[in-house]
Amino acid sequence: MRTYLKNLTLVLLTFFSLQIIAQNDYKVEEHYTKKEVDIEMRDGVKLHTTIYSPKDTSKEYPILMQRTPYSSKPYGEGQFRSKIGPNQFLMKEGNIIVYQDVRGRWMSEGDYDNMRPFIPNKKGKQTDEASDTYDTIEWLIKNVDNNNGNVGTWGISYPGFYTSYSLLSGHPALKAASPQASISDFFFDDFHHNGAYLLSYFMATALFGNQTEAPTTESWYSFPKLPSKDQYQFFLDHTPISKLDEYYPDNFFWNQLKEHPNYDKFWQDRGLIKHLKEAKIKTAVMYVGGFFDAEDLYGPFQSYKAIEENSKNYNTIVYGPWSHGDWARLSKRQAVGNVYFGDDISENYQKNVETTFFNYFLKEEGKAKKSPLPEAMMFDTGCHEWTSFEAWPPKAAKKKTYYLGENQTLKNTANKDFENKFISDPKKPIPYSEDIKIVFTPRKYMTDDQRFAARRPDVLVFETEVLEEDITMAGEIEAKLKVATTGTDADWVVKIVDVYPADAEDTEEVQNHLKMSNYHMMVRSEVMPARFRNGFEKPEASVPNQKTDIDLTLQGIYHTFKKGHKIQVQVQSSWFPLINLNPQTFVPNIFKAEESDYKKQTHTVFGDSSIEFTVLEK
Ligand code: PG9
Repeated sequence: MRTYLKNLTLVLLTFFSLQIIAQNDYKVEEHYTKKEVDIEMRDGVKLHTTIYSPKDTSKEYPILMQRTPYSSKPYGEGQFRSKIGPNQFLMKEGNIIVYQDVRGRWMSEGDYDNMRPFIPNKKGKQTDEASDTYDTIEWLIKNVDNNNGNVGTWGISYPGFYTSYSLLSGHPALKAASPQASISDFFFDDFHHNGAYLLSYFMATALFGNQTEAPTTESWYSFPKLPSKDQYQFFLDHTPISKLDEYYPDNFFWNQLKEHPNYDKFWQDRGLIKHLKEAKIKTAVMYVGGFFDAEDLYGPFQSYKAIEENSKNYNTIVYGPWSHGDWARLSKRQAVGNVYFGDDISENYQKNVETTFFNYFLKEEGKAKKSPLPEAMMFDTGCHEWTSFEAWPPKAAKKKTYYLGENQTLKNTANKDFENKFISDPKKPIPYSEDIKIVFTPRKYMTDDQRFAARRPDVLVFETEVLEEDITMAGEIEAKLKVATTGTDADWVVKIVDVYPADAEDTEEVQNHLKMSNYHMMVRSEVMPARFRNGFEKPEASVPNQKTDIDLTLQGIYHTFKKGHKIQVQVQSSWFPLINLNPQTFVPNIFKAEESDYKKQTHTVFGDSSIEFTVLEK
């Protein structure tokens, strides 16, 4: 028997190794030709476009297009990407795959504008990303051999923004679009959360703050050389934030960030949500996001919701146990930071969801089923399984409110007389992570252990008893804080934590200094600056010692807090250097705060503060 098992293991290992070799030895250049063209837009600007066409010309193919600020490289004859298209399945079955440098980036002409404003009623030669998409599709379907007249768009993150934007092009050939981790508004995605500036994006600012002088195959921007790799200390030493100006002497985006600290016309013009809400979209859409996406969590959720309001198109949403863009990778074990969620999750999504979606709407043979996908496919990040829903959030979910009560407990009743006080000291802000190194953009904190914070006196902790049965949360979370401060400004951070039991087992992903025993897993978190409590356009000072309402929405979760776990809520007033430090003295523009504005203050959270979850009976 032992010999039999040994031989069987050998056979299986050989089979899987051959599979991996087969996947890895697929050469794009053996199956596709590549052509680079400069497509002229209606205003004469030429956009550099790379077209990969299947060598098998016996049939027609749809066009799958990605418009990107991150380059359509490699450039030049005979230079091929190692992988093309949304995933390896769509690549191997044959599609026409197109990459385009958006206006003002890399080999395309024109000037770049971050989140270029959409112009609803364009006149004459007026252009935006919707008209550039329209003009590009029009050229492609007329000039690319063997196309079947159907076009799909896809992209992750900034390319996801251009994919969302493509829905506003109105081109009739655009039959399917999958915006993934799609930016919708830089005041709520990426660079800001509810208007709080993400200091953790400081390095990434270099990517988008300089114009090319002419189309170029080489990067024209450079990253600041910082004198330290210790993110907490470096940014604390550069508070007030104006001390960072020296690193971006001529970065137009850094200047725009500083000149527009509020949700003014500059940011409002650059938001997509209102346009997606107003449009009558006909294209089939599949929004994709990661429940632990630190960059663009807001975008897919809110864009999907906007389209649901007014369009009658096929509009679906998929959220999995992923951080930014994980679903496009092929790691066997899916984990975010220390938390492992299962095997082959991304590959199965690519094969059975993403490929099915595009084939259904772009290829005749793809119309196998009436409707290839459910309205919403959500992965329960607590019990590690997918669920299909007819609506998101699920209609059956019910509100359940907990109050922030005495003795660090989550209570079913409010006690407005209970006052939880803590001292918030800008000289010793609360770290957002135990990790030291400066990041390009934040990522793993979204599931990080929160014990380091829970043990600080300036982090308020409230939790349930050990759960005697599973509780599943599905949907957004509304935090309704009742607070006061001795100062005139503050940031309010709410964190939802899943406290594991003491006997929780480690997995191979757990960092050496940690144990999953009693792990405090971050499930969701958000910040609300008090200055924006009554609206994002006009910041308002807090009145010292006056009880004040701070309401904030935490983006959707689908998480079962299992029996033996605890639900925990943490409340704090700094989150450094994820977000910039609030001086706790009201100033019109925190980018222009001075040393003297940064003051230690005493904050109070009252016992009638509440957290409203949406609970789903499973
Ligand atoms: N949304 C991501 C990002 C935008 C801007 C700066 C840094 C990151 C992304 O496109 O990956």
